[in-house]
Formats: sequence, C-alpha cells, structure tokens
Amino acid sequence: MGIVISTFEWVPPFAQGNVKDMRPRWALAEAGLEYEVHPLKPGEADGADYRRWQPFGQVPAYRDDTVALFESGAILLHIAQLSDVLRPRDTQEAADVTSWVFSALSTVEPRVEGMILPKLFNAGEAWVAGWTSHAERLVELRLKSLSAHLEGRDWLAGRFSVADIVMVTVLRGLRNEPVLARYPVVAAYLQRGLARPGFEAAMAAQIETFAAHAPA
Ligand SMILES: N[C@@H](CCC(=O)N[C@@H](CS)C(=O)NCC(=O)O)C(=O)O
Repeated sequence: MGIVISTFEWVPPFAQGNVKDMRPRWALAEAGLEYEVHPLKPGEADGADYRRWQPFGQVPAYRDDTVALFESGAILLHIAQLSDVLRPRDTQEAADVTSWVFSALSTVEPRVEGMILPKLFNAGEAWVAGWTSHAERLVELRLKSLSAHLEGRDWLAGRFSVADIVMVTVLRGLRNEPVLARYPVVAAYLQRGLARPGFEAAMAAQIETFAAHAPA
C-alpha cells in the first residue's frame, strides 16, 4: 500500500496552497518518501468510511503499511520517525521538536487563524474590522515571543525539523499582513522556510491534485 494522505479533490483558488495536507506533503518531500493521495469527493468527508479514518471529516489523514493517523501534527511527528533527514538527533532535540509542533498548533495557529479566517470567510460583515484589530494584538504577542526565540537561530529546534514545517505553514497565513513586517526576524524565518525545495514540491503537488479535479 505505501503512504497515502487525504486531501480534498478540489478547493477554490483562494484556498489552494493553504490546505493542510501541505504539511505531510512537505515533510514527505524533505524525507524523499513517495506517497499517494486520496482526494475526497464531494460529500465523502461526511461518510462513515472516512470518519473512521478522520473522525472530524478534515484533511489531512494519513496511513502507511503500519499505522493510520489523523491531525497534521501527529502525522508529521510520525513521518519524522521514518526519515534520517527529519529524525531528531538526540532525546532533547526530539523533545524540543515535539514542544514546537504543539506550540505551533495550539499556541500560535489559533491566534493566526482567529485573525485571518474572518477576513476570508466573513468579508464585509460589520464586526470584522473591530475583531481584526483585537485579533492582531493577540497575534502580535505570539510574534514577539517567537522573534525572541528565533534571534540567532535558523530553525526552531536545532536543525530544520517537522516543527518548522508546521510553524512556517501557520505563519504563511500572515505573509501579506503588516503585523508580520513588524517582526523581521520572524518574517526572515518564514522566507527561509518557504524557500526550501520541499515546500515548493509540496505546493506543486497540491496544485496538481486540484488542477486534475477542477470543475469544468
Ligand atoms: N487540526 C487539524 C486541522 C485540519 C483542518 O483544519 N483541515 C481543514 C482543511 S485545511 C478541513 O478539513 N476543513 C474542513 C472542516 O473542518 O470540516 C489538523 O491540523 O490536521
């Protein structure tokens, strides 16, 4: 069977490149591991078969010859174990990678998404402007802490790791936001991550899946 990850068959252009199967795609590209995609047909995410694989009906889900997993962070920590390139070198580095995967997902991502998703999905609604300036202040507190940690470092936890894949894909949501420009250390880290060939390969692969299923 090999490695299989789920994605949507197609999403509108504004979401292309942002769907979270970017994370396992990027990790697998860094590790040089082949994979297949399972593109979900409309309605399939609500079906009992898929819910057994991903109980919330979200993407990505992952399986290989040994395990099935859901949640992008869990998937990336598993992929790291499959690869000499991504596996942390010692116990402390492994602990640091785990900490940073969780902090990207539970400490940083909710604030970033809290700021940018209303602008995408609730554009023009009266409450969005006031909420956005509040949400931006909450994001800024996280960027300040992240900037202090990244000062003098290229990556979050020693060498490049799956924690950087998660954090960079989270921060990418801020790439056009003025708040990011106020934190040049974080902005440079984001650019460093996005410049990796593995990111470009993941992006090309995700776009290829959507192009193959584009509505007529
Ligand atoms: N915490 C999940 C979030 C996954 C997620 O938000 N996936 C989105 C696509 S980027 C999705 O499936 N949205 C549809 C839904 O939530 O029903 C993870 O990191 O895997």
